[in-house]
Amino acid sequence: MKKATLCLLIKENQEDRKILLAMKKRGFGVGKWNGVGGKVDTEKGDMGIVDAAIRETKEEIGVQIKELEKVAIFNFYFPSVPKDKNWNQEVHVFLIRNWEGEPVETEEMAPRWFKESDIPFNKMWSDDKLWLSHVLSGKKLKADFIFNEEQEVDRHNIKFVKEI
Ligand code: 8DG
Repeated sequence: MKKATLCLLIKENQEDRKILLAMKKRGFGVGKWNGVGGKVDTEKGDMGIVDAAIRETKEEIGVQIKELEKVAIFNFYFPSVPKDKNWNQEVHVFLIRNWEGEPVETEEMAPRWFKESDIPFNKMWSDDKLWLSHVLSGKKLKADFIFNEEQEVDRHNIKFVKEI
């Protein structure tokens, strides 16, 4: 299965916690708010995944990641989309609390900080409301999401794990 990364920048102080989402301006998921990330060169194993997360974050919002925490692995299946379109994807999710630089808009994404209570779930991938709060509260997850023709989650299975 194709592999991809998803990085969520988190900024927190005593009063609140903010999460960086970016509007995807082109390609897969266009028009949705999402974390940053993209394709992985599958030949490089686990280092390839981390490298890809760092590289895509720099490309998409101009931020240099200093430290990342792997929090989830998701399998996304689209049985109604022809296999040759290659939509099925294994996505590796990271929380980022340590980076250099301020997020900037690029040709690919327009970033914005959201308070945890204002996350725009109705303009995000429909699975996000099923897992984002778990990840933000420190849980580690493995999950499968199966999408219907409307690209909404049809079935899912979430497992909480100690290590990922
Ligand atoms: P492209 O669109 O120009 O082809 O390339 P890209 O920007 O590199 O896109 P991609 O490789 O297809 O990456 C898609 C991004 O979207 C990647 O960060 C993983 C993420 N993503 C999915 N499915 C879901 C989902 O259901 N929820 C969330 N939150 N993110 C998802 O692929």
